[in-house]
This record gives sequence, structure tokens and C-alpha cells, in this order.
Amino acid sequence: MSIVGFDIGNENLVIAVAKQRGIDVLLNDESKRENPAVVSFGEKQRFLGSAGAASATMHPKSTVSQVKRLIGLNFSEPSVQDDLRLLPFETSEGSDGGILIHLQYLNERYTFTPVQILAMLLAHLKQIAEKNLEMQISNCVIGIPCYFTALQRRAYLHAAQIAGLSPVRLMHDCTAIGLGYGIYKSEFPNKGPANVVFVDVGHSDTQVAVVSFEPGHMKVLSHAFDSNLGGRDFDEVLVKHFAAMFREQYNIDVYSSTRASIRLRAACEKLKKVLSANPEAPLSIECLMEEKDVKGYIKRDEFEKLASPLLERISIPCQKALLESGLSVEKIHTVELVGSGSRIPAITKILNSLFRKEPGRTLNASECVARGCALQCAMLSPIFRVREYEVEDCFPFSIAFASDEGPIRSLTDGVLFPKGNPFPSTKVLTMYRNDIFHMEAYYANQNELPSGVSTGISSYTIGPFRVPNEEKTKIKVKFQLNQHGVVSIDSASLVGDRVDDSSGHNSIDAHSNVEPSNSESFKISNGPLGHEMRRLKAVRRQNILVDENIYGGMAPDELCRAQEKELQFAQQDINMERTKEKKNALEAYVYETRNKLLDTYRSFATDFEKDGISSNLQQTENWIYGDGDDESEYVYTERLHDLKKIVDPIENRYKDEAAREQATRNLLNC
Ligand code: ATP
Ligand code: K
Ligand code: MG
Repeated sequence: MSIVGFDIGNENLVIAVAKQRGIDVLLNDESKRENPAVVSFGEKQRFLGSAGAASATMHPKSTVSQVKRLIGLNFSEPSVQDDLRLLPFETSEGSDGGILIHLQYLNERYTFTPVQILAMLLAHLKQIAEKNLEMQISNCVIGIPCYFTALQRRAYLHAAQIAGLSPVRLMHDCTAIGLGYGIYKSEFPNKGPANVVFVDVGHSDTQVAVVSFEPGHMKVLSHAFDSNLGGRDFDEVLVKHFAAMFREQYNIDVYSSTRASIRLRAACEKLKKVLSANPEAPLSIECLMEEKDVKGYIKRDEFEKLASPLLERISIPCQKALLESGLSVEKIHTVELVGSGSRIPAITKILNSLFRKEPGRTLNASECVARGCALQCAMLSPIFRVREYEVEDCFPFSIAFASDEGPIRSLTDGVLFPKGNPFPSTKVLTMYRNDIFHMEAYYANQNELPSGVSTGISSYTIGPFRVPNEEKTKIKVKFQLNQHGVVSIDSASLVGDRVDDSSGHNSIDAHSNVEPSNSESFKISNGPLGHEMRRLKAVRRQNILVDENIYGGMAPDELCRAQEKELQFAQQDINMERTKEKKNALEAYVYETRNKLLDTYRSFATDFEKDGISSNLQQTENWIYGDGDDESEYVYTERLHDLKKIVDPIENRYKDEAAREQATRNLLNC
């Protein structure tokens, strides 16, 4: 059984696995610990992760990045439109209001959904993990932003399913960070709980959580976020600055060229990183556009001034999280700063003045989410022993239910799971009905959500059921906010209480005609002892069908089709990789044999044989770089086979001789 944690960042993906010794972060084929969240589509195959990033500038229109920004969102949402303006690939609105991505792949026009793209990335991570661990993996924990709605959470689950993964939990990023921080700490200096603020500044978002730690237990007191504030926004400040400067100095409009914009953005990101360690930094791009080389320069102070509106925004979710935790600044033990976007020194300054203490950096800023997820996966695994540790997370949005009669009266504004409710959690409501009815789940407060996101979640039809005499009857409805933070109606049942005497008439007949009756249960609880003993209280429970209608997302048949397609794409990539391997093997054989002719084979082949082989090698080499540049796996294999047929006799003579020599040596030795 696999124990894996994935951090799905907007820019960087990280894989952590739990092993007996502890948590390891896995390296990819390029020995990197971070995998770019990029899928690039080529003429013959896809390039994923590092390979995808490598071809991004070459093929901007067929390279998809930042899919986390699009997943589970509607095309028309303002934040989506803002993002799409900066992304070079082509998109349109799907019939369900979702986003469709259009691009060239295998010399054809293809359309993908963001879920499919995420599935490709997850499958890539799965492959890296399987290669590393030398076993199949499926169970995992995936980190998600706390501000994800049910639609986005489901989209992640669907992507995982398409990739062949089964997440045992979608875990809030900051909760995962908190777990990795707390589980190794057995003691905090102060008495009572230690309250820690985690601030994660990533590529496109900032998340904050206040967590209270006690030995063996952590409790998330509050989550807050700015879903539109991260490292890339700081890059954009620099892009704007230099684009304006270049317009003046070089008379070029960088924004008019996709390629130039991408290159300037990449250069600005580098510049920003240099500014994190140096008081000033140069920028220089050769042949940016119109054959002009551009040069620029900026001081850190100047950058901070340009970025001051962004820097100020960092403190807003921090203050919000603190306020909602109910704690004063004095009650905060430490502030831990993570996420690579937080490496900008000015962010430390802001947090320092806000919390009146220097933020700590004791966690690995780029790996802590994945590590925490792997720990959680280990804790949920029945076969892995982890120290007893309780994680209590809370949900950042209020969830309400309405029925055909309006918001549930027994609740304030229909809110069943108020903001900050611990989860996973189940709740039971008693309702009185005499006929089929409907309920709807929705986020009760638009202000709690990222702006523009819709509040509807799902609707339910409960029934049909039949009650005696058309009278309203007690119905218990069980609601669940599950381990992924997805809310649903778990079940509903008709409850009839009646008190019978010992003659035992009819606690059973009352169930007749209630349909559909997939599972019926009768709970009989004993009454008090003594003369009351003959009286039995029979509670009749009858399950009622609950039909769920989820707003948006993929239907089961769509999921199946996407799974099949993903397998085909993966097979295509494998075929292409194998073809490349076979071609390389042929090329290597040519060079190797040529060397051997001059060396080991020298005295085992006649000049005639040598000339024949040499010219064959030359022909093959010319072919590889000419007509044979782009052939199938079969053709390369056959070609190698043909070459070997004429070289093998020589190889065999050489081997025979070598064996004879060895035999002679052995004889002499004994
Ligand atoms: P998110 O959490 O928003 O989904 P992510 O997890 O992929 O995204 P991170 O890997 O935490 O994001 O951070 C990426 C950001 O960190 C990028 O914007 C990058 O430019 C920025 N970054 C990396 N190193 C530095 C540095 N030395 N100084 C400033 N910024 C940096
Ligand atoms: K990351
Ligand atoms: Mg992140």
C-alpha cells in the first residue's frame, strides 16, 4: 500500500512519501524535487512536468500551465477571465459553463478540460512515484487550498480518478503544514496550547491559518486567504514596469507579442528572485522583439515601492485569520512563513510588524505541504504505524440548507455547518413531512468565498415515501461534510415511534407500503425493568431514497471516457519514449561497433569484412540523420537487428577467443 502526499501548486508539484525512517521528497528524472505544473503537447507526444516546462517557450500555444487557477470554475467568472488574458493557450466556454482548452496535438486540434490536464499532471506524479518506489500506487493525500468550493474539490477527485489515484483525503494546505510542524514537537515552551500562525505565499495565492497545538493534538482555529495574491503578481509588477520602460527606450510594445511577453515575464521572475538576495539586479534579454536586445536595471527599494499595494494586501488575510481565531497578538507563540513566494524579504518585514515578532522559517518552504500530506496518508493507513496524533481541521465557509419550505427553520439562516465547523462532521436534522420533498445545499455567505464564485452546491430529492393518513411524519435527515470538505445528504429515514404492549402486535406491519424500501431496520430498545418490562418501545426506521443532483462537474460516463483517453495518451507517450530509446540504441551501436573495428575486432575480421561493416555503419548513420530521423520503434529495431547479423560473426569469434584465453588461464592457475 502506498503512502504518498502530493502538493499540487499552481507552479510547482511536490511528491512526498512516508517510509519507515521518515518522510522523503522524491526526485524526478532531472533530479529535481519540484515538478513544474506544465503539460506541453507535441506532434507525437506530451511533455509533462520538467519536460513540459522545457518546451513552454518554444510552443506557448500548445503548452498548458496554471491549471489550478481554472479547475472547477466557470469560464465567465471575472477571476478566470483575468487569468485567461495572461495565459497563451486558446480557451472557450463549454456547454456547462466550464472552461475548454483548445490546442494542436498529434497534428490535430484537440479540446481538453482543466480536469483532464490536472489528471495528466497527477498521472505524471504517480509515474515518478511508482518508478521511485518500484510499486503501484493509488492511495494518496492531496493538498488543496482551503478556499476551494465543493465543485473544485470534486474536480480534484475526478482528476485523481482519471489518473488512477484514490485520494483518502483532500487536505487543506495549511493543515498539512501544521501537521508536519506539530507532530514532531512533543513540547512547547509555554504552558497550555501553543498557537502558531502559518502563512503560505505561493505562486498565485496566499493562505493563512491559526493552529493551536497541544501534545498529541492540533486544532485549526481559523483559515483565511487571498486567492489572488502570490509570487506571480509580483512578477507582473516588474513586467509592467519594464514594458513601459522598453516602450520609451526601444519603442517596442511587449504586450503585442505573446512570445516577447512570456520571455519578459520569465526574466522578471528571475530578477525578482535575485532581488530577494541582492539590493539591486540587472535585466537583459537578447532579441526580445523586432531584433532588439533590451537591458534594464532595478533596485530592491524601487521594486518594493512598485509592489507596495501587493505587500499591504498580505496583511489582510493575516489579520482576518487572527480575528477569527479569537486570539490576540500576544497569544501567538510563533509565525511560520512558508511557500516560495514568501522569499521576498519585504514580506517578512510586514509580518514582523503585524505580529510583533520575527517570522520563523523552520519548515522547508517548498516541501512542507507535500510532507504533511504524506504524514496524513500514513496516519490514515491501517498498515503504517505513526505516533498517535489528532488533527482537527475547520471548514472556512458556512454551509446552509434550504427545503421547498425555505431555509430550515430550526437553524439560523438555514446554516447547518457554520464557518469554522470542525470536519469531517455529520449532523442529523428532524423534519416533519408527509410527501416527497427537495433540499438544496449552498454556501450561505458569498463574502466568505473568493469573489465571483457561485454559492450553489447541490440539490436533493428526498422520497417518495408514504405516510399513514397523510399526516406529517418525523423524518431524520443525515448530512455529511466529508474528509474532503464536500457536503452532501448522506441518508434520510422515516421514523415512527410507538409504544406497544407485550402482545407484540404490529410494530412490523406499519412498514408496509413504504417504498422504495432498500434497507429496513427495526430498532427495539428495552424499557425500564420491573412491571414496565412488558412494554417494548419499537422505533421503526425506514430508509428513504435520496437523489443527489450536483451542480457542475463530470458525469460518471464522462469520467469513464476521460479515463480511457488518458490511458491512450499515456500509451502514446510510452510508445514515443520507446521509439526514442530504440533509435538511440541503434545510434549507440553504430559508434560502438566503429570503435570496436579499430580495437577489439581488429584481428578477428578480414579487411573485406571490415570494409563491408564500415560502409554499413556509415549508411545507417546517414539514414538516422536523414530519412530515418522519424521512424517507428519497429523500423529501428529491425535496422539494429540487420546490422547485428553482419557484426555478430566477428563478435562471436572475438568472444570465443576470449573464452579460450580464460580457460587457459584457469588451467594454469590450478
Ligand atoms: P500555489 O501554492 O499558489 O498554488 P505553488 O505552491 O506552486 O503555488 P510555490 O512553489 O510555493 O508556489 O511558489 C512559487 C513562487 O515563488 C513563484 O512565484 C516564484 O517566483 C516564487 N519564488 C521562488 N523563489 C523565490 C525567491 N528566491 N524570491 C522571491 N520569490 C521566489
Ligand atoms: K508547491
Ligand atoms: Mg503552494
